[in-house]
Amino acid sequence: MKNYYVAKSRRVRSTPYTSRIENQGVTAYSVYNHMLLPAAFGSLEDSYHHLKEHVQIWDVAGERQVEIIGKDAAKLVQLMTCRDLSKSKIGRCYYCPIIDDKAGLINDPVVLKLREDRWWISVADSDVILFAKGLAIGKNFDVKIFEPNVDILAVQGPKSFRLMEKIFGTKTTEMKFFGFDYFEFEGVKHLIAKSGWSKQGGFEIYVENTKSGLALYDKLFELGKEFNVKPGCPNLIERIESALLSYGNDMDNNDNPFECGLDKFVHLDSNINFLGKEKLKEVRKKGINKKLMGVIIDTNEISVSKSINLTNDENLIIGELRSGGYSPHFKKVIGIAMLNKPYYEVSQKFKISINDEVFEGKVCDLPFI
Ligand code: THG
Repeated sequence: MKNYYVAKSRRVRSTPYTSRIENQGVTAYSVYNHMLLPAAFGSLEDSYHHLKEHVQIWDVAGERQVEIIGKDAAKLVQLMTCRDLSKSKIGRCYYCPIIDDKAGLINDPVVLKLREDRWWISVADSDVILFAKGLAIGKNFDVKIFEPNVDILAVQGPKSFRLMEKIFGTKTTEMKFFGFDYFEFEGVKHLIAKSGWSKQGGFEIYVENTKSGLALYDKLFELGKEFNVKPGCPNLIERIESALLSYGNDMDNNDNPFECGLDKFVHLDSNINFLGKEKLKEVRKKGINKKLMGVIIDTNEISVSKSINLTNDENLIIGELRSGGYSPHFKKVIGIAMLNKPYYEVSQKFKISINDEVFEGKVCDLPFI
């Protein structure tokens, strides 16, 4: 496969860490929220093993924040998500599907409650800021909505805890999963959450003070030497094994939260008010016609750049593969696929054509591990 460069411009934004990761050997970029997102540092498989054993620093500045501040901030955030935030606490993160009036997914961000009247929506790849502004205008809400200067650095992997302790002390590791607090580095406070887009453990540092963030970046690499620290990025295989969904890849505006297995984050029986509630009640009553599932395919290579049809023995299309890659753990290709009813059952067999060769596969539960 030939590789191409991404042409940089003001529109495809660099991050404060771009020059650093380029010196450290980034080999591929994706674009996320109109910003460069590193996609590889050499071999995906080597990075996968390294992430599961050591510690990595990720430039995930592309996970932009939508700040909502003002008297009606809580009302607006709740209007956008089907997750009940009425008992939410300051200092906590919440994974929240955002849906439209037809219950189609708009995004699946992490929401941070900074204050009763100040929230950050840490968005996946879609323009939530425009949706939020539209709603606020239509509802005449008293809020200010903008993208603050926040560039997340993720510290991920089993040795992330010891590395963070060395810089910030044990208070960071004592935080609960999805909790956040402010911690000082050389006189500057940084918001740090125990979270991240891997299941190997770790933190996310919401860098607002760029100068201090860059010094912190260098410090993480300096003190991380003894933990075999390396630059990294969200790892396709690790995240599929862990069933961390990727908006735009695994699901989009044509899918609802039930179809994506996000039932845990849908709260239809409390008296909160959110967009798409009636539609979701209807879906709950009628049931779904498709479902996101895991798949295992009998091959050792795949590159998914668009949906690939899955067919049964009668050559009927029964679903589509949306993400996939070779898993060193299963020694096969694993993926995330949308299966049509009634084919979304575990052990359902299918065929898939990759580069004119046909392979066999079967459906399984998420997460893989
Ligand atoms: N961190 C931050 N912002 C983000 C992401 C992130 N924005 C974009 C994208 N990632 C949003 N998507 C997800 C998907 C899953 C999770 C986080 C963000 C996640 N899920 C856990 C799980 O599925 O086990 C926990 C969910 C829960 O129980 O609440 O962590 O990574 N800042």
